[in-house]
Amino acid sequence: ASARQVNIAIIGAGGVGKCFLSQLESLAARRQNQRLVLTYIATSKKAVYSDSHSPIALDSVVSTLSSSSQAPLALPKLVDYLAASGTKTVLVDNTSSQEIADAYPSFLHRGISIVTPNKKAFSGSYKLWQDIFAAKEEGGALLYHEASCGAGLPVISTIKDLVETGDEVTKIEGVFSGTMSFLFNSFAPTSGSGGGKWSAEVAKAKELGYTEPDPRDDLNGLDVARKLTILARYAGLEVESPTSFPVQSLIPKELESVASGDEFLARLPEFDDQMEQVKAEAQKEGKVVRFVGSIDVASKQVKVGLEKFDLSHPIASLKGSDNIISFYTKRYGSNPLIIQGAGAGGDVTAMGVTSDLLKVLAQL
Ligand code: NHO
Repeated sequence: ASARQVNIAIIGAGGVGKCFLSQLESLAARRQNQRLVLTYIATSKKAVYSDSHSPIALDSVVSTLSSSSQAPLALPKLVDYLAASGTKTVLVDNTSSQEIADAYPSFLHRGISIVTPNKKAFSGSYKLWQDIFAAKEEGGALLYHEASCGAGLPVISTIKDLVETGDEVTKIEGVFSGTMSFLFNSFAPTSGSGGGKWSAEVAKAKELGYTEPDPRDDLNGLDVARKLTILARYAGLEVESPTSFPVQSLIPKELESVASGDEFLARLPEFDDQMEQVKAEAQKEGKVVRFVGSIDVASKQVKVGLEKFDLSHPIASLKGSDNIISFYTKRYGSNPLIIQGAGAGGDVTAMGVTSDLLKVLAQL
């Protein structure tokens, strides 16, 4: 292997992973990935790799993977396998696995860099967060996770830049979920009319592929809580976990334990009146309701839930499934630095991963 070669190992080939693979392939056409050699790829069921770390062809990787009879390596074995190549290596984790996130310290410790959209590592226990950054230092590895918040939007890089250049973040607020954004923009539009029943909007969002397979995974607020945990930690707060601050769930108590997502959707209309009331209360004040997250650094308050906004507020007039994130800082004063745009979807999320990979390549 040439001194400039960088090996890449990929775990996960789902919605985001497939888009990432196609972006990786198109880097070749633009001569940006000539140094990159794919030596390992796996899903939860299958893998492709060889003991000699031979290159896996990118143009046919999806079919090679689906026809493979190799099983994925257990994580400790994977760490050894990647470290044994003697070549600089980047692991791209395109899963949402907690188990893989828990193993980041062992990869980083051995000098293996990591690029990922997986929120679990950075929003798990505070101990894991500390272990990850300690292992990164010790191993001299690089670590980027832009797509863990706001998909391809430059959210993580922005907060890091603010903090590292000595600005002080005082408050962060915004809409952090593409699903929640879509739901409220259609349920309670600023025009005041046109919004359908809550249950119908949830069903529509699912049909359009905006929600998780079980919409409760979006409606419980945990996805937003994870993103806020990550940002709060970069802003300097030692948030213990995504369940250590108030998170409002939009799942009616009675439906928390129904067996399936389909049964949940079938029974959701029984609770339409509750959401209708929330919407009407906001309307009485000339406002609309939105599902937001906020971090107040001075008072160390992090919270996630419904809030009312004036129709002229940027959060109220969001479109589609866009995210909006406002950073209030000492330097920016009372006019926050605002980032807005598509916050969900395979291609934009994969872009966050691919651009992180290019940053790593530039430094290795
Ligand atoms: P999939 O489609 O379920 O694919 C997961 C892949 O990982 C599969 O190939 C599976 O076999 C593999 N896998 C899982 N566990 C494994 C294991 N233990 N070993 C080996 N392989 C394993 O998931 P996605 O949609 O492709 O997501 C991948 C990652 O990107 C997740 O961590 C997800 O949270 C993250 N991500 C996705 C999105 C998105 O739009 N799809 C976003 C951000 C991050 O900004 C987006 C977002 O937050 C969407 C959010 N729902 C919202 O705002 O509404």
